[in-house]
Amino acid sequence: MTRCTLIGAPIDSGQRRPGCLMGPAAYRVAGLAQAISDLGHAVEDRGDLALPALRPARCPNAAVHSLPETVGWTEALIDSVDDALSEGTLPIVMGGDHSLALGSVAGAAGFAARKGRPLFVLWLDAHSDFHTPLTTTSGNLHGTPVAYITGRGGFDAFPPFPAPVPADRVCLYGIRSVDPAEHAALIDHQLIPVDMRTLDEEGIVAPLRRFLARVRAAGGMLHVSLDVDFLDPAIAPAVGTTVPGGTTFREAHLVMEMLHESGLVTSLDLVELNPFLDDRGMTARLMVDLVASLMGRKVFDRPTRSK
Ligand code: HAR
Ligand code: MN
Ligand code: MN
Ligand code: MN
Repeated sequence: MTRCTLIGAPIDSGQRRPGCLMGPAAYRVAGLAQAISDLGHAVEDRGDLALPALRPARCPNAAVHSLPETVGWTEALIDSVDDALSEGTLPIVMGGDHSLALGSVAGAAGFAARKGRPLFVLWLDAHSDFHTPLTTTSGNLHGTPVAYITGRGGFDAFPPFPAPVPADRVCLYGIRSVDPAEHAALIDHQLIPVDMRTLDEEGIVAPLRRFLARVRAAGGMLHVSLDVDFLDPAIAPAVGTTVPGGTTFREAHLVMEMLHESGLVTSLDLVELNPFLDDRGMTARLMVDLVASLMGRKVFDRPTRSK
């Protein structure tokens, strides 16, 4: 039995298409809490976070927008994720666009540092989100959390990242959209994504199994950040940044089942759901079902399955 804390993060300041702030409501309508408690876990829904009072914040890159809001949400999330972990629960952040991971991962990193445990991050996404506020051309800060997490510069307006996660503890999985500045920086940091080419050649299982083995060997905590666009747009249309060629229904469930069996996941983000773009709730329901797989739902409980 796991104790889960649901944290609503109605954030859409990290990009320009309105609607992500309806995400937490959609997860509640789609029955997220019930799906988790049906599996025998305890769930507490803390409701939605409120945006704290904003302080002015500036960035030399004029393309960047909504910086004070995004910094404010980051501070709120650092606190609530750290609190949920400190209470011995598994925080599940219901977004909200991916800029929320600036705060959720910082909260997890602060907690891990106090416990003296290494934090690993599994980034399930079409995008590498490795821009800094100085390199983004869209100005959308949802494209920056992985740079913040790994301690890159350019985040002067944000709280200092508590304990930067070395690039070799970050696994970018399902990647199929990388901007030129991100590409150069990824090479520079030796952060080689598990891109779609790799998954096509090796299958969805092998690279994940290798990463999880490293987390286990290090006694690490594992933060999972699940972007809706990790999934193929045909099964998950409710996202503003669809990229063709995403993971299938079966691949995504398999990832979640492996994460469950690993027993390693200590915090989780659900990001980029834009219910305004959904088709009769199908994306919200799929995301809820994926969380259920991550929390232990399976068709047949075969005891001999290898981890
Ligand atoms: N790299 C592009 C940009 O910076 C697209 C980023 C899109 N990010 C997300 N989250 N949707 O993965 O604008
Ligand atoms: Mn606190
Ligand atoms: Mn993302
Ligand atoms: Mn994405």
